[in-house]
Amino acid sequence: MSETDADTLFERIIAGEIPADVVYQDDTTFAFRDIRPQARVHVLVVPKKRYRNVAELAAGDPRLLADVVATARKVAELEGIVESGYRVVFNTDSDAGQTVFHVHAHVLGGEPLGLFGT
Ligand code: IU
Repeated sequence: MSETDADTLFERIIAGEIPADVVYQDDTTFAFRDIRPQARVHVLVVPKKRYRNVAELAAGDPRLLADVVATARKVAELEGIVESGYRVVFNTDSDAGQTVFHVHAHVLGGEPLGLFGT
């Protein structure tokens, strides 16, 4: 799959053209379960408007970044993991393993998570 195909994939999920397990959506953000979950809860939160990564989102529309973070919190509430805790991760470019260049926050939890590492 080319980078362009992967990038537009999230736009097609948001548009409902590709099925996804949708957890939450509002005017500006969209949350759906990762197809390859890395924890019992693994939900991706994306802004409906595409930015390449979190740095470009922060620079281009900080209010929209705040919306993404608020939706991550909303997802944690819906999944019942606020009390136990959760992790919010933005993989950014190649060393972090970013594969889809439509910025997305991984919301991970529902079980004890390992430490960061390589
Ligand atoms: P990354 O941070 O760019 O590496 O994360 C991309 C995620 O998107 C990764 O966890 C994939 O499992 C996930 N994903 C998905 O949920 N549905 C898809 O159709 C595709 C990738 I392609």
